[in-house]
Amino acid sequence: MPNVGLPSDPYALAKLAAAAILERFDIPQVDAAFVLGSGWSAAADNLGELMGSCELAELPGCAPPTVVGHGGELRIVSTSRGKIGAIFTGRTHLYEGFGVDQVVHGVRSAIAAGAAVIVLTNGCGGLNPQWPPGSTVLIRDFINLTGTSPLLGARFIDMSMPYSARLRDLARSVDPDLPEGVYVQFRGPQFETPAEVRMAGVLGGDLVGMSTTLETIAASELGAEVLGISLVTNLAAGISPHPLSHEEVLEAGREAGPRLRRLLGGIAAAL
Ligand code: 8IG
Repeated sequence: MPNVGLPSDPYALAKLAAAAILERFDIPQVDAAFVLGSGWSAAADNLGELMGSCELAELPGCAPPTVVGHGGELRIVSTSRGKIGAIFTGRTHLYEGFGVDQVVHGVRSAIAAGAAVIVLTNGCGGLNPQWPPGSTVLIRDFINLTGTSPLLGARFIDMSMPYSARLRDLARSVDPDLPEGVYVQFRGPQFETPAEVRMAGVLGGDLVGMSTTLETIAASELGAEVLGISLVTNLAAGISPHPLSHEEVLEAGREAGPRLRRLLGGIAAAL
């Protein structure tokens, strides 16, 4: 949807989207937001009782996702403890070319609607051979190789703990075996070369993907607690013995679906 007549300031646009969400679903606030990445769609209907849904494209300032296997809905749910969750069944990626403000608009809107917890999920490539496709990994830290940021101007925010230790503990109360890793975001859309994957490893990375870090920065600026969880859908290039394909990514998601559903459902219920 062209943003004719909408504010050009992304924070003002997020406030407008937040007001639209609260009015449309007749809710006082949102408590937590969930962004579902590649492979995570099976988790969508296990996060609480559905209060309503709409197309993301209906909200002020939102672009519809363009990737097969990514959804384009906003769902509002009530969790078992009565918290109100906003579920984004898909996201906009930097490589789609709509700009970095568009990438973080959902997160900014949810926080403007009151969300103090942001749960970011993604599908990614894994560098650690101990984590085969289908593994879930808590993100402890990230390396942003996109060369960009959602922040403009002298906004020198602290990033010394990008992912909440409290929320990682909460996730481990659902699955004690969840390992932790460092997520490296490339711009994409092409997957990495083997040399780029080796570079990510030398830099301290465990996971390679095309999302999450920019949303984490935007959420951090606004004071929300962030939980990041990766589904390893494929071994990264050069670690995998065969070429990567989007089909393989979709298949790993299908296969891991029931486990992701339980994990994210358990987390939502514990919030
Ligand atoms: I799903 O191997 C998925 N997303 N950059 N590399 C990058 N992004 C990904 C990958 C991967 N798998």
